Amino acid sequence: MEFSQKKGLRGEITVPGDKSISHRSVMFGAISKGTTEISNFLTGADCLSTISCFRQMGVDIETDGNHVLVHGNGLHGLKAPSQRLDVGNSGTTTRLLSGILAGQRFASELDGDASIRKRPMRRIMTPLQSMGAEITSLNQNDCAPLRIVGKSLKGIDYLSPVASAQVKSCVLLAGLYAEGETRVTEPELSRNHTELMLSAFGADLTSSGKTAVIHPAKELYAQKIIVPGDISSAVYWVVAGLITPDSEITIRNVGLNPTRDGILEVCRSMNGQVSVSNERIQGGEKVGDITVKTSELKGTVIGGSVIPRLIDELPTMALLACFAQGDTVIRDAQELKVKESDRIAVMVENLTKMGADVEGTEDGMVIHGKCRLHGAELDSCLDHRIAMTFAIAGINASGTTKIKGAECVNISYPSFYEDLARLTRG
Ligand code: SPQ
Repeated sequence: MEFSQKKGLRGEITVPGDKSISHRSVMFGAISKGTTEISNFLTGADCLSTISCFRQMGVDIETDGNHVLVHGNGLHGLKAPSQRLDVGNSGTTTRLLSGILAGQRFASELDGDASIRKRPMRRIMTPLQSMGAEITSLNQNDCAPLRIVGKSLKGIDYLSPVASAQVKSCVLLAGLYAEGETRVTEPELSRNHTELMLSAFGADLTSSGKTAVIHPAKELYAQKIIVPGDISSAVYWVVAGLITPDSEITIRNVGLNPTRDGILEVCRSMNGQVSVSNERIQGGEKVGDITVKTSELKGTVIGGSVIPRLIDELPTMALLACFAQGDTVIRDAQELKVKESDRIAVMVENLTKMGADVEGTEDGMVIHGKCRLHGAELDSCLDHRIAMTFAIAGINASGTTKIKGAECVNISYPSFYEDLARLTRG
């Protein structure tokens, strides 16, 4: 796909439903009693993988566009799948599902695409095994495919070495089926959608600071869920609005959970004109409208506790930094190396091809602004966040930018290119 320079992005946009919340609404609905009704569900490929895994385990799920009905089987009602569960490209499906499968009365196997087969699963295998689970990496490389044999589990007090919502959620979900208390403490607080939503479904779960504690449940109960717009999808329009000349964009109905809103803080620290209006609480999650305007930006340091609050937005923040005066340092972000691609290596390679002055480090990047980007031939490495970041780079670069594998945006934002075309038409 090809992109060329644009200016004057003006208008309003509504981004698709939050990916993390969409996954969880199906998973928790599937193991609850009654029918969970989900509106504004994200119909991206990752969340469709979650739906298909639960259908394979006997859960009746009806879909009508973004509206989904999950007829739950109750906490102990999942059926043994007759085939391997296919998690596609989704790390969230792999890790959260593993926590649920560890407490079932059957054996199962799960596998995904080439990217999933490289992502580290030792981080969930260690805590699950110490709860008594039988989980093995079939290629003995601590990656998928995984085989999980359901066992009686016991609660643990787990000190996670990484701030990861997927690790935390996996252990808490196994804790639903375990004897006694399960406690997870993270080095920094990661997104807390599991804690908020599982409590709403009736789990005995409390959290305080960086620790979440769950007790086994007898039953969970169906809920009505309205999924807010995904801030991880809004970031493309936030950055496009800040760097594209003569632009003003309003993004409506964006989830602003404090464990996810790091971009607001960072954009403001870079002098970005970003304002939030119409703030409200919807289904237990903070939601609001974000307005951005073209800004004179300056470099900053992005590190420490803000990192888990914007981990998936960091590639796009690196692009933003190319348009800022002075240096921007991204640190404490080594987790970027184990996402759908090595997001440090791929960002440095592609930004450099476009003429940016950027260095990769062990735990992030240093971007020397302000650079003039030019078109180049780039590889998305089939990573949706890389493809979308470079589409925004392409409309802010001279010449033509070609992106290989650009269609992978269907993982989290199927209508991305239509939205881009609409905004660039003004
Ligand atoms: O689901 P997946 O493939 O891991 O997706 C990503 C993404 O960029 O969409 C990460 F590559 O988001 C993760 C995020 O990085 C989604 C997530 C969640 O829903 O719990 C948590 C984060 O990962 P982690 O490893 O920090 O738990």
